[in-house]
Amino acid sequence: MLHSGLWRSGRCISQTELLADFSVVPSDSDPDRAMRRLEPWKIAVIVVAVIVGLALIIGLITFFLCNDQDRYYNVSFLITNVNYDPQYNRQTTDEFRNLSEGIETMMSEIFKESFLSKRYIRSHVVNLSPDPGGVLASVVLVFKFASADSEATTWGHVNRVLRRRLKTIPTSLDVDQSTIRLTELNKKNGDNLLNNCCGIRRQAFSFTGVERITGGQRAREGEWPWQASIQLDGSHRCGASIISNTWLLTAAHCFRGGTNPRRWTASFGILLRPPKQKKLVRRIIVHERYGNVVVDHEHDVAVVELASPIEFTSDVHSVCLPEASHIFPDNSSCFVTGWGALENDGYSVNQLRQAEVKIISTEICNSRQVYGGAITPGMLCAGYLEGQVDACQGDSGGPLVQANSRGIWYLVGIVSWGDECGKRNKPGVYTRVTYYRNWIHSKTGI
Ligand code: 4AZ
Repeated sequence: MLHSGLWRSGRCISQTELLADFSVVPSDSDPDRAMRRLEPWKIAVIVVAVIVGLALIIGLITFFLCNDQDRYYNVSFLITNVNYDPQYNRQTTDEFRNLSEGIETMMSEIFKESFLSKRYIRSHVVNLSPDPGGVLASVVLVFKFASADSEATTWGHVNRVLRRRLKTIPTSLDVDQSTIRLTELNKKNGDNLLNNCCGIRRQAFSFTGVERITGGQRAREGEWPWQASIQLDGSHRCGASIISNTWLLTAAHCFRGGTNPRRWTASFGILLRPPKQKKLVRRIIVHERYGNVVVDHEHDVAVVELASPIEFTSDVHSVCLPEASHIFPDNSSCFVTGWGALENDGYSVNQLRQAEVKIISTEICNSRQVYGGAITPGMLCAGYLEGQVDACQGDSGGPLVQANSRGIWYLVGIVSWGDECGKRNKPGVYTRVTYYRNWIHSKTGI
């Protein structure tokens, strides 16, 4: 074998030995040589270590400078030019909605035109209480600040803008400046306060046109947080709506398979498998007059009590129930959601779907070419006379919802029946929630 090397003391020494020699007596004057004495794997390790170190430093800097986090504040103040109305006691009344909308618009004007405009997310009135001087309002404010911003600094910014702009902007509400109290809420308390309010959707979701459940658009997590699936022996039977942490509202016809609570479970989250949460059922109450077939499909309503309370999160919480007197206008837009079939007699799907439908007047829906008089006062029609967009089998019991002017979602109907799915002149028929509002209260206390 040929050696490439030098002769020393009459013997041939290899390059490896030479390099070992250099490492004992280093020569600093030649960096090239110093590099050459490093083995390639060592160089690779050093390079990788330097890259990882740099990436870590850059990552940490971006995390602290650019990572925005939600910060919650509670602000309370006295409104002096409004007299307290007992209807403010319930969040679902028109009176509560009107005053809250005024307050939320005022908050929006305060922050949207300030240097905090990019940081301000939303405001939500959580309470209106009586006071000898007027009405005491309690509002949750949500901002997005960089994690690096100190709590004291951001609180100071919000407090200053709030007080300064309340003095200068024109509003129809007179706020007593001396009563303003601003406190920062920790994330857990802020989340809890908002998740315990009905009908709130925590993110803004944009819609991309009109879809149908049959072939329509998939819902995203948190988009319809009140949607539940009720399951018989572990398989999806019907949709349902969360109306409190222990009660669901659904259709009576879902329990044709029996009302033994031990065979029923409920799941939450947009996927049937795996769900976000699952609960056992304690009690099923079907409307007493359902199935006394004077009119087919009448009184198609039931409530389900859960064995333990749902843990409310931004992805799983309740929808608002309308007042019995509320009127949802004909032709107004609603959304129906469910895991039901994509076509008549098809299979259920694993991911929740949504479709935009319009309320059709009972007069039109009862006309000869539509349902010829089958629609009773406890029902309402929604969809399109041209068909295509509709709920279908497996969507039954699920919610038909509409947002009010504050962006709060109310339950309009419960998917009930229809002549197949998406057929011309055969829109979906829903149980009218306002008609059964007092029945729901009598069974659940809600
Ligand atoms: C059903 O059988 C069903 N197209 C639900 C809704 C509709 C039709 C049938 C509405 O559960």
